[in-house]
Amino acid sequence: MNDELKFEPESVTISVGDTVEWVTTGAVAHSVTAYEDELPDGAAYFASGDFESEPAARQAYPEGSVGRDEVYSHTFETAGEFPYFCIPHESGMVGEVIVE
Ligand SMILES: [Cu+2]
Repeated sequence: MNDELKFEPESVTISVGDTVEWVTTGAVAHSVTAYEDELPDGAAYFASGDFESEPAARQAYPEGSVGRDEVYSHTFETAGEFPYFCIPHESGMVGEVIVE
């Protein structure tokens, strides 16, 4: 997550059971927040700060933000497509994890 307000790469493809780590490399803090309505059936919700829902994550921000050199990680146990966004930069900062 960088100061250009992007997830880089914006899309990654992994296998079930793999863990993704998001690192903030610049000065600007970000969040990793799943679009709850778009998760595959049965998939666990995920968000930096470990909130249990998207509304909870939105309401609590900036709690759950990931600052410079900090890491958020999540292990994906369900196959499918997982779109997510950054709460303060949602207009352009979105990403997707594809789990095969
Ligand atoms: Cu951001």
